[in-house]
Amino acid sequence: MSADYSAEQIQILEGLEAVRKRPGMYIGSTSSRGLHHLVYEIVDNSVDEALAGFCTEIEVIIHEDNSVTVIDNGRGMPVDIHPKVGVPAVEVIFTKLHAGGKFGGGAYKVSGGLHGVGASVVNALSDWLEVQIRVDGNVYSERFERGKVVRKLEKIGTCPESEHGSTVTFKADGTIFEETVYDYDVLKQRLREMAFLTKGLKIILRDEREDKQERVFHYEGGIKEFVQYLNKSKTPLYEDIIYCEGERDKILVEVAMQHNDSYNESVYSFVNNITTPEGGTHLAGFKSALTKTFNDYAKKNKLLKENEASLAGEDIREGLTAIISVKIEDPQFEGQTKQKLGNSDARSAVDSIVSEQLTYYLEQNPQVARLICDKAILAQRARAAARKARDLTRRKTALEGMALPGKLADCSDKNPENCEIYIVEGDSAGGSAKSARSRATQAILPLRGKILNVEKARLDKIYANAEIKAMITAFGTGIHEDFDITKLRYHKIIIMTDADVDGAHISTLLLTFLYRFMPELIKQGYVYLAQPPLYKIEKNKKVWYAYSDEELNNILTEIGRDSNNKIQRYKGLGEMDASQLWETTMDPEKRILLRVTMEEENSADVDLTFTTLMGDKVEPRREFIEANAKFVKNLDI
Ligand code: TSJ
Repeated sequence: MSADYSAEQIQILEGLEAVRKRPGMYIGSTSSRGLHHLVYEIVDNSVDEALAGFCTEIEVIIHEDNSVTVIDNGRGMPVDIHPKVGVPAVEVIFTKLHAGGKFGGGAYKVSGGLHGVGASVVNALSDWLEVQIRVDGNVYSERFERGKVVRKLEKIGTCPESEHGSTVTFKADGTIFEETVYDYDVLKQRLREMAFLTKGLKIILRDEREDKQERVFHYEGGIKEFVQYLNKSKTPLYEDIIYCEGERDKILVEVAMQHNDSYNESVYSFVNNITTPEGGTHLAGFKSALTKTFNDYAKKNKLLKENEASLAGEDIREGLTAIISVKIEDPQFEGQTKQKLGNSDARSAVDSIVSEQLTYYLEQNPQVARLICDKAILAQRARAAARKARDLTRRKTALEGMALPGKLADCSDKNPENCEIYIVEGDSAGGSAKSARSRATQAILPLRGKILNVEKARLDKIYANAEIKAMITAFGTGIHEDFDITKLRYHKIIIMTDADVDGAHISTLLLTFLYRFMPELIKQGYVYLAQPPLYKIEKNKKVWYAYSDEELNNILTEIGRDSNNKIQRYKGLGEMDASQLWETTMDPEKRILLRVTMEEENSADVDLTFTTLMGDKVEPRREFIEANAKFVKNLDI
């Protein structure tokens, strides 16, 4: 062994020590999120192999001990000695920072994108990692522990030449990660998205832990099927999924879209299979092409007169579900969170491909063109009416100051940090809450009956709705472009509804409104659900409250299941008097609040949850309950 070789080897190991010292710098965080990123980092390499055209199938297995295996049927990672370092190339991939996935060059790489930090980072942060490579009929294996080689690459057997590919198994280091248990649903969501974005690629997810599950994601239609999936609980305006595809300046562009009869826009953009929540040039190119093409069509076909105002982009995008996916060799990310594509040639590539192919599509499908134009013209009119209504309220507040809604029983403390507002279903429960509350810090806003479903109403109608106006003025933040979080009057917005199906429905309607009109309130953790008890148990003049069936059972086991127990099942908040309501649901010392959270990375899924809940179709709604449990997660006692 030469002196040079060992010197370089030392340098390599130091590199990985840096990763172990500052894991957050390389993997984002050491929370559950970072843990799941380890899997994406490995899978990304196999997806790159698929994008390069050499891999058709990827299998991901979560083992009982929460180690994870990723298997692909690609070419197999290179095992030949790397000329510069003098060790097998595969070892360099796992021990040298930033070497992962950069072999071969060219092509569009997932791992070269936003998160791609490579296999070496995963190796450094793993208790142990084993790689197996099947190439030319030979099987090789190497093992690492905490980033260091413990068993050199060796040939361990043979296999049929047709069985080429790479396998990596690793166990996240429990001394580094706060959480080492994988969430099946989180991996499922991301792998499904990966499969949608890579048409034809088959991705299998298997869970070998207690809740054994297996899912296969395989979409020959790619993002066309993605749009279909997002629209599955909505009513499409027409049957086709409009699809544009092409290549310009070495940028691959794929767009799929379909309108539904709702009023919401669900447009998601991706670069090299990575979501770009802040959009960027590719999204701008799409929007500009869409606006231009539809206005040209509407004018040319006299759906819009020459002297009439052009359709705004948002009018044409009303009810639009679309996926914009570009593959680009050297993506530049901008903005504070580096999630916005900056390459200017991506704008012109998407713009020209969509303009050309959409113009052709509309000419070939005049019935579809007509449906979209008619919807956009209605949206344009509603927008004008809504603007009038909004200008009116703006002028009002400017003249009269903030006129708080009459039904609001406000708190006396004026420091928002101390203040909370209970949004309460029904006037009678509102009455109990008003007498139960702590007047200094707790405000009560009772809402009458069912609140408007904002998924099914246009803006003009939404602004005219009394309950919605009351919430907007009470919160103080304004909405949409007027939204200003610093004006928020309460740092806890607490939704309090009956613990039954109707109550759950009302909660969801309220969450839908907040999500669509003031998403920042949810993102920044200001929104909570109150948890009224389900049961009251009395025995020997003592009282217990149970918030779930499980808790009821525990209490009964403890105090004895005899006939001296009196059990009352609460059917609604109205059955509790003020002191009970205070004690069980509102007293900050005793109550349980659920904080509403959302995974920003997966806004397509949050969106789907809401439209599933609030949309027209009944079947998908049944399936939802599971998803909602996700949306509401953090326990804050
Ligand atoms: F990097 C890694 F360890 F994370 C990893 C890489 C994990 C897994 C499960 C698979 C892979 C991987 C790498 N799958 N396929 C490849 N392909 C290559 O490394 C490769 C092979 C041959 C050539 C060539 O030019 O001949 C190029 C590449 C990139």
